[in-house]
Amino acid sequence: MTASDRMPDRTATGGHMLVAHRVVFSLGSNLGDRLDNIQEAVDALFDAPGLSFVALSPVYETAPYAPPGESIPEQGDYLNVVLVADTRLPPENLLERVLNIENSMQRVREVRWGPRTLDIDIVVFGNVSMDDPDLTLPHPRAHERAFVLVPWADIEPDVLLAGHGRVGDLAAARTAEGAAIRRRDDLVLQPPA
Ligand code: A4P
Ligand code: MG
Repeated sequence: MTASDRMPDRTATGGHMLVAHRVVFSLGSNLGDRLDNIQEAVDALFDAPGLSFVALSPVYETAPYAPPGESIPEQGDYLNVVLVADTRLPPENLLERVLNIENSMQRVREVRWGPRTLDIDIVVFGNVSMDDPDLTLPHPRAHERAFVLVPWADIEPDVLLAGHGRVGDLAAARTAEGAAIRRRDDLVLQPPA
């Protein structure tokens, strides 16, 4: 990793970054109209300038997941997608946009691992590595989650997730373990306008 990966350069103008970074988002919903919630979030991410659309995965239906040892409250299945974009925004600005969208959709967040109208995680931001609890990059749990890896592998199978391997291989391993995830080709999202 280079120093610029750890401490991204900013230009003198507007705090934007010198080079564009490829950013991968994971979006999930298991409350209310799940497909509508995700469509609204996809549109909202691109409402303000700074993000250019690259790809959107198919929609997957996934069983609620928590790390081994964590208990999850009773809840319905999620819809999950992965969205890829390029940006010159700094990661903190992007996180602020994500949190604003989650808040505007009145996300319920009383219980850890509980149901939610919308969860948006930043899975990777270029090769940037950060340990801040407010923004950990890459997302610390992405490499173990079928609901991130399987949709991501549909659009970027050859990308390497630092320290873990090729996204296509990681997804295949989860599928081979029998991860509860199925593609819902009957559910279609529109790419952002
Ligand atoms: N934060 C730190 N790093 C990041 C990042 N890379 N991206 C901070 C986004 N946020 C990041 O998150 C808590 C804080 O994490 C934020 O304030 C942000 O500053 P949160 O979204 O408020 O809380 P949470 O989502 O309840 O907790 P957490 O730990 O983020 O949970 P996850 O990892 O997001 O998991 N099962 C299925 N099948 N599908 C799902 O989509 N989602 C989750 C949520 C659990 N199980 C699921 C799914
Ligand atoms: Mg989250």
